[in-house]
Amino acid sequence: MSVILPPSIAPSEITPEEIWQSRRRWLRLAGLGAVALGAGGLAPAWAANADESRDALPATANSDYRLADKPTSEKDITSYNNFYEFGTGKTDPMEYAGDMVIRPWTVSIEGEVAKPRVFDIDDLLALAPMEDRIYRLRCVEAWSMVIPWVGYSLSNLLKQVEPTGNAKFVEFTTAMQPEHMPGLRAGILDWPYVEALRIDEAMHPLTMLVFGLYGKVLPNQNGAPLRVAIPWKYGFKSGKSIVRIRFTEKMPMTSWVKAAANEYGFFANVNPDVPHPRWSQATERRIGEGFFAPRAKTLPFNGYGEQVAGLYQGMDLRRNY
Ligand SMILES: Nc1nc2c(c(=O)[nH]1)N[C@H]1C(S)=C(S)[C@@H](COP(=O)(O)O)O[C@H]1N2
Ligand SMILES: [Mo]
Repeated sequence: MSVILPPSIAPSEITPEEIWQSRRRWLRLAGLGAVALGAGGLAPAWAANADESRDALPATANSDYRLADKPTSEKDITSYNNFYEFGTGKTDPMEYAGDMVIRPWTVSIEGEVAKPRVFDIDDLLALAPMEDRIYRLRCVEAWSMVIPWVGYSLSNLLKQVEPTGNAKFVEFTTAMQPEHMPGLRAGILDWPYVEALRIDEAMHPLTMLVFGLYGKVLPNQNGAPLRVAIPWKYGFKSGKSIVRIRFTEKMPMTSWVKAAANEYGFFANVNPDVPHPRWSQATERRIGEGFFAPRAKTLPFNGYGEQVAGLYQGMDLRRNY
């Protein structure tokens, strides 16, 4: 079966991205959706079971950031979530996050910077070229997924505001919409959800500002309209639906450290040798492999040691968990 193109476009005149985008639009109009996408051709391999309800977010694959493992299905990535603002059940975010208001949206960057500034989401979408990167996400609950994110290195944004010499840490505050977030009524965490990184971690090229997944804009349950992804740390470090970024001199207090400092540390680097007080971190369940599949060995720094171990030279990673 050949590639289906919108009838009015001459293939020689357009880029693959434009074809992909216009083709998606056309398929949606034509009501063909996933069936026709299964034909292959210009669509990425993952388009076969694509969710057509989200807009495309064109990006260029960055081959520096890929994994041998097959990405987790789009269905699992978007239906098995942690987003406690919407409840603690894995399907609560999918069920309730649709009500979150994601436009208009701004991100305020403040603190120890020469040029504090409020960025509109549309300016952030245009700030740097969008890249497709495939990262493993390892949750502290000892499961993992392989996620094709769309976004760019967070450093592209942080450089814009010119951090001062006093800037040692970067704090991320995420959205609070009490009328749309039933989980805020539960006192599990001290809302809003706050996470933070040391500045060298935040500036590391692996640390990604994420706007999409599977070639499309983020679904609300995965942290629309923007979240971070820090692949060598447990998933809770990667705050969703960010509204404020603050540079500080002192190490910020974070939601999970505040909730249980003996269980969740500031660094939270994936470390198979340091168990959580209530369970081992030596192995992980890979979501989508089936309940009876053997657990996989967890790797130090979630497999990203070559890139990031140097950031922690001389530190005792048992104490700084
Ligand atoms: N605002 C906010 N961000 C959050 C969370 C949350 O509850 N609220 N959960 C974290 C945890 S524990 C994980 S494992 C990841 C899950 O991301 P995903 O649902 O996109 O896979 O989001 C992180 N970011
Ligand atoms: Mo997590």
